[in-house]
Amino acid sequence: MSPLREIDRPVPQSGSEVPAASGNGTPSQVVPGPSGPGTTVTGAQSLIRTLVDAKVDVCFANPGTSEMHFVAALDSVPEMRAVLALFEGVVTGAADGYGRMTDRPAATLLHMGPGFGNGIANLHNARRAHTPIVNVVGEHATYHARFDAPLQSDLVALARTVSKWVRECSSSADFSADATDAVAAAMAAPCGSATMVMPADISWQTVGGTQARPRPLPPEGSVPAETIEAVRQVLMTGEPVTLLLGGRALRERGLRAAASIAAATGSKLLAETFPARLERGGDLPPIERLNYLGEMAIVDLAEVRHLVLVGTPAPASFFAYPDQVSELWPQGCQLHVLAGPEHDLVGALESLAEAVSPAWASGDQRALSGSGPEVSKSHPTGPLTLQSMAIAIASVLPEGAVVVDESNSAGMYLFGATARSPRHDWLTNCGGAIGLGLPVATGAAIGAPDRPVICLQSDGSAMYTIQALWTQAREGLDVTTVILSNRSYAILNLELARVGAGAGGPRAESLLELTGPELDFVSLSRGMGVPATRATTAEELVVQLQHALREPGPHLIEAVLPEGLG
Ligand SMILES: Cc1ncc(C[n+]2csc(CCOP(=O)(O)OP(=O)(O)O)c2C)c(N)n1
Ligand SMILES: [Mg+2]
Repeated sequence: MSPLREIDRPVPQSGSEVPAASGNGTPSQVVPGPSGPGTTVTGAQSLIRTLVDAKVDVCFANPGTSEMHFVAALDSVPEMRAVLALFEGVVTGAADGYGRMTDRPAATLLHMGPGFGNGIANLHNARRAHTPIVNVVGEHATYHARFDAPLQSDLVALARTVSKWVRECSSSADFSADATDAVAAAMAAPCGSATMVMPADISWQTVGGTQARPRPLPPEGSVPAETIEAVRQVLMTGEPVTLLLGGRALRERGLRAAASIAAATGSKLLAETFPARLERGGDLPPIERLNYLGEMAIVDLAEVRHLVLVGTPAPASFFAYPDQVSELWPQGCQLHVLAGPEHDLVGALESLAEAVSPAWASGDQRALSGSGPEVSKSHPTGPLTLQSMAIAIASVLPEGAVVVDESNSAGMYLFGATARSPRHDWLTNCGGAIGLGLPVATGAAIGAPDRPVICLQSDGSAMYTIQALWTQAREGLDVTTVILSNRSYAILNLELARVGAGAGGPRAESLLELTGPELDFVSLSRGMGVPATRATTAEELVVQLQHALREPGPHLIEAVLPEGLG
């Protein structure tokens, strides 16, 4: 049993009033609160009002007792949309999807260390995607901590692993300023998670009716002119140069500027392997992604003599393999950094385009576009294979779609098949922790309510956060999920061989196969309120996709693929 500590400390009374203050020594400005000067609100009400004023008006939540005052306060600040998710990995993944589509943070509401811990995998993915998120995590009341009651843990240690900013809030009077600091921290480039630890007594104490003003957003760092000039000189060497683009360089403006640089200098463009949000299709300049498999990535970069990094780190293989190098660029290739994720990537690319491309400088962008979508895509027929499944999806992909791709090995043809589809966004798993697809699609649908969201979801990864379907049904979200059902952790079968662990006997195999019993995704989906069908041929998949895309609200299609690697 844990010894009691600090038992001589006075125990505060619930509802005790503390004076309003401008906040914890921070320079936050205060303004009259929701009910005007002279009134009082709870710390939780003040927090939610401050978040809404800072345009953080969606909160993905899975609450517990320590968050009850936050929950109660939601009715007094109706501008905050609260969205219940049934597992914290859905909460955090949804916040990631929302942030990727809006470039603004959602809030999460999580229950203490264990609840936060359940959400860490998708906060890890969000950190790698540079997604702004404000996490509000309940904790025992300040005076209760010394009893080491159930659910007490080292929450701050957990929070630090995935947050760029963590604060243990210690005064309800400062709570509003804490919230403005959190939003500013989440939004400062490179964006990330800001985590507020909210002791229960801080949320229930009352404060005067004042609150902190949202802070102005700090601008992204601009890239020094000397750096742009140095890269310009590299481009002029006549040697093979590739620009490896990441982060916001993969949105329209960055891509158009990069395409003009490539056209003017003969350099090549590549996107990082796992982009947070790649805009593509339509008349956007096409771009390939650096391959996931190290052997193929090495081929992608084999001829390069200068690799220019734009918002992405030097490319290394996903894992180490015996007797293989981790660096993916060839010996003798020089690395150059045009800009890091803390920089204004688009500004840097546009300045470089201005310096090297007469077409860009004169405003003539015609040569810089893609060839446009294919006029008509014929629908595939016959058995469902990895290829026909990919072609079926490409043949119906609607204009403006948001594609969330957690398709792993079963989706190996999807990106290529959709290259000439109408304009759409492609969101991937930047952090490698699986169980991201369904939650990110959920948050993306809330962040981009006028766009169809298509979630391409491998079966094994789907099962980590399948509860996201319930939230999609409850919120009536326009998400079409295609489960790529190969009844297998197929990619791990591949990895088993690649790491040199041998072929694996039946015991090894049993850890990589999703059989005995087989998962019935149609029943799982219907059980959570999402209409579902099963497709066993390419024709069925096309018809079911067309129906799902036509009818509002969420749908799920279980695409039955050949077992294993296909
Ligand atoms: C959080 C987390 N747990 C486990 C893994 C290890 N892992 C990587 S891929 C994979 C299986 C993926 O199977 P599935 O999603 O069905 O992909 P596919 O069959 O299409 O290859 C697992 C368990 C991981 N990357 N992240
Ligand atoms: Mg699978």
